[in-house]
Amino acid sequence: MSRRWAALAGVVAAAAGLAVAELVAAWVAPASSPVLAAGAAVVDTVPGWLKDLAISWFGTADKAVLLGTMGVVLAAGAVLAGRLELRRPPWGAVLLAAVGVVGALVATRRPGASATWALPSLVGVGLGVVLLRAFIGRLRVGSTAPSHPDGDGALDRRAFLWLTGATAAGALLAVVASRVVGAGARAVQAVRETLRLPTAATAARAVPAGADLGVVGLATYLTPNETFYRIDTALRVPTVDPATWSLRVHGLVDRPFELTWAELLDLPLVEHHVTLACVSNWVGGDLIGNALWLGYPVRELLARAGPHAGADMVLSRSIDGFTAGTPLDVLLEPDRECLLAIGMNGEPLPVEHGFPARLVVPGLYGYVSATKWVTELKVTRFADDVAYWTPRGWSERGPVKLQSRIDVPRQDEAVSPGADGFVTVAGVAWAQHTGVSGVEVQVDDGPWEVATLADTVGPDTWRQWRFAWDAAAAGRGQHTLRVRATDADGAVQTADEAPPAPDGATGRHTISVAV
Ligand SMILES: Nc1nc2c(c(=O)[nH]1)N[C@H]1C(S)=C(S)[C@@H](COP(=O)(O)O)O[C@H]1N2
Ligand SMILES: [Mo]
Repeated sequence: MSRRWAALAGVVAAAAGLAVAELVAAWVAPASSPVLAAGAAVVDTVPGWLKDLAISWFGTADKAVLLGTMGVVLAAGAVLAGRLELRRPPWGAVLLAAVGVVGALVATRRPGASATWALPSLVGVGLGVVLLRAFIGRLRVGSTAPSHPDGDGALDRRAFLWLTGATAAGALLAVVASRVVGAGARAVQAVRETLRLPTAATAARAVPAGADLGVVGLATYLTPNETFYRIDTALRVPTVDPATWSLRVHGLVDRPFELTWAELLDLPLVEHHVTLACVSNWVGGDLIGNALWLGYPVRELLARAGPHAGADMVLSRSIDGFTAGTPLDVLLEPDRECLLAIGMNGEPLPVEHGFPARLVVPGLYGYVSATKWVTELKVTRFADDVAYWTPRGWSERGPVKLQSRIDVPRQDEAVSPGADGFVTVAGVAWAQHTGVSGVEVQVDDGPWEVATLADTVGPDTWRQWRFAWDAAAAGRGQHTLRVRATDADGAVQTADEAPPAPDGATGRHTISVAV
């Protein structure tokens, strides 16, 4: 009998944990739901033939079948956890906790995820474990207490039923609440999906065919939105309805004004490719991506407002309070496309990347320029205003540093030379707004050898490069590959190693491979 009650305890505890996880997910970001994230991860990882089979069997019901299967697996796991907790505590709780940790890991690995996407699973599983321990505790008192005044433990059984019943009701309430909490975010997501962006008055330069070398494992010239790195301080992704959005331009200006979404869409928009990089990127890291942005030049907005002489900074503010301090003269440069962007790679900005509007400034790290969900530009002075990261140990100014990275082969990869004895080495190099003019590769302690540069639309994006390495001549065993770039001004990437803080990492990406 108590085995059945234990199974019930497991199911109710797991269901309550999941319900609360859904509620937290609705608050953090709709896609952070552990159930949805796990389902999406399954879809992404099952082999193609299985996917085809599922579609041919179930047609458009394939998603429902997937969620149903997951439900059955979860229920079976919950039954097992309940029984285990009764017979071999604390292994039932451990099983539950393990599922929660896996859920948290899966959620943080979804496209556009941040670390906070682990929260729903962690909070849910924390609650599930506490409930499971409490339920089973009641059961055990009820079944193993001959000295218990009630004799057969009926009182504790009643307490157990009361507790599980109330929990089940609470779980139901949590599910309802999660629908309500998530409604705003879903509405904004729906607005974004139906939005048609205006075509640019000034189109971007077409990407030359030679910009992408097509080497397997090499970062593509354009980074898809789904895999574009994401960095922000937002515990919950701000969801901003364009209909209520506006940008306030004020501060040390002659003519402060407010720009609405409708007004912004009516302006002549510009398209421009810019590689965005994070100052926190380590040498060889991947906190960098290249996209086609659609937006309106910030220079024009500032000209409309008329900045005062003496102003030297624009403090941009996000709806979530984040601020960035950008040098005013950079934003006013006639030949630098600093954009109030609304489009990314031909789509409205993804919600995680700043929907409906953000800034993008070629040549500056994101933390001093690329404010997402931007609602305010305040013309001010570095002496008077302080941006979010400045008192937290990061430099007030953040020009991007010349860098290069080896993508292929990977660190510790075992490579086999082709029939000609060569191995392809390839990567990317960047010096936004200055441009990259050369890349060289060094094998072990040999001479620096010139790599072939791919084409690019201009100096504001990274450039791919490739190098044919005579690995057969190098011989079997471990070898070191190192890269350095030269910018369009002739400056060579420094070998001096510096960490990301306070103003960007330096050094040369170096990997070790085995032939
Ligand atoms: N509102 C807001 N905007 C922000 C940030 C932030 O924390 N909050 N982080 C900045 C940093 S540090 C970087 S590197 C870029 C990253 O932009 P992405 O997430 O679109 O790649 O956004 C910038 N804009
Ligand atoms: Mo960043």
